[in-house]
Amino acid sequence: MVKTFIVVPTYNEKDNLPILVEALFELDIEDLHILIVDDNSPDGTGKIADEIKEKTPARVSVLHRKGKLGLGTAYLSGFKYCLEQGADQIVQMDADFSHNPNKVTELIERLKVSDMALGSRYIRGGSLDEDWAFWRKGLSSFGNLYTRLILRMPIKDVTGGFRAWKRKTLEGIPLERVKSQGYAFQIEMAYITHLMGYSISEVPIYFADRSRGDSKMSLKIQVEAAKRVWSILFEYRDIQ
Ligand SMILES: Nc1nc2c(ncn2[C@@H]2O[C@H](COP(=O)(O)OP(=O)(O)OP(=O)(O)O)[C@@H](O)[C@H]2O)c(=O)[nH]1
Ligand SMILES: [Mg+2]
Repeated sequence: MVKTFIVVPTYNEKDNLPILVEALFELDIEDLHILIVDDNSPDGTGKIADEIKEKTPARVSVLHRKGKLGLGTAYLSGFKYCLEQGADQIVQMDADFSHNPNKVTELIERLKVSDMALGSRYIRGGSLDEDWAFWRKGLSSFGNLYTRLILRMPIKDVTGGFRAWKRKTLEGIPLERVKSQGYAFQIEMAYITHLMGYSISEVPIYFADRSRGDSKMSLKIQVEAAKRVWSILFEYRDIQ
């Protein structure tokens, strides 16, 4: 039997988390486990995660971290935990329904033909929420193009955070070198995966805006990621 883990990092997602977990368990995936990584959310998401775990202890795990330590380290701790638990494949996704839970099956299916599968907004059939502000749409597609050109990556959606990983891919890439947070984390992970010669396949997705909870996005976050792309380029010169 194939053991699948879905890692969901949360920061203030109390309204989203219970319905997300419910939707994920409705999927037709054998031996499915969910790992929630909560950073002591002020809205009490961590306590809600514990309550969910109490209902299905064999299927749900929770990692509590002491404060907001960032998305990058949340995923790295999450991946490490899943590998230790014997996961054969690991899915990463946002808790806010920007990533449609029904697409998880398709992402996993792609692992039969590639080492990593990536939900993509920028390939045929993929799209962005039509209600997104013009500046945010523009920045997102510009940011992707900019990153792809600098890092010379054959992937259309380098900042997307809806991904599925084969165990051997996560074991084969030097995770201890990954230092980015936020969008840059997704870029850095895709970059080393590509540099290490693993195959990446893109699945078209519709990226919905979050419907509950407050947006944490800002121009500052995007500018930081854009600067970080150059550091990523130099940090991996030894394996380019
Ligand atoms: N554990 C943990 N989770 C985080 C952190 N920052 C964001 N998240 C979670 O990571 C996922 C993606 O973050 P979002 O805040 O949705 O980022 P975004 O989609 O760029 O922006 P908005 O949806 O507009 O807020 C969500 O599930 C968040 O709750 C963090 O520092 N720690
Ligand atoms: Mg979001």
